[in-house]
Amino acid sequence: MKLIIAIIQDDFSSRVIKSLTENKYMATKLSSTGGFLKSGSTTLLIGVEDEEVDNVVNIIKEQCKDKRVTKGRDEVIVGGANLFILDMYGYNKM
Ligand code: 2BA
Repeated sequence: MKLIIAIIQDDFSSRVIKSLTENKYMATKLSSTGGFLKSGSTTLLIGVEDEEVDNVVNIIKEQCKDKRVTKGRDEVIVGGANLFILDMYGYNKM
């Protein structure tokens, strides 16, 4: 199994969650804040079987796009979604 941690721009979180649930994936939504820009984001925890990872990544990709943000004199590109995909030992519901 894998745990996908997806840090998503707030603007896209509703549609990502809608698309995930329509495709029968479970997700936990956490409110988060970027360390650099200090602006709000959404972090999703999504536990899936290994063979489902690509499908979930594609669903997220379809709903998100990057944006340019000005910070002081600089401009940064914030990804629509930043994904961390971790090996997961197991999942138990008790
Ligand atoms: P923030 O930390 O608020 O970063 C927002 C954007 O600012 C980043 O976009 C990147 O383009 C830029 N940035 C971040 N740190 C920087 C630095 N030290 N110097 C110059 N520019 C910097 P993304 O890379 O798309 O990241 C979006 C959000 O995803 C981040 O928000 C953070 O909350 C999370 N994130 C990205 N990479 C991460 C990582 N390796 N570990 C943990 N969280 C990460």
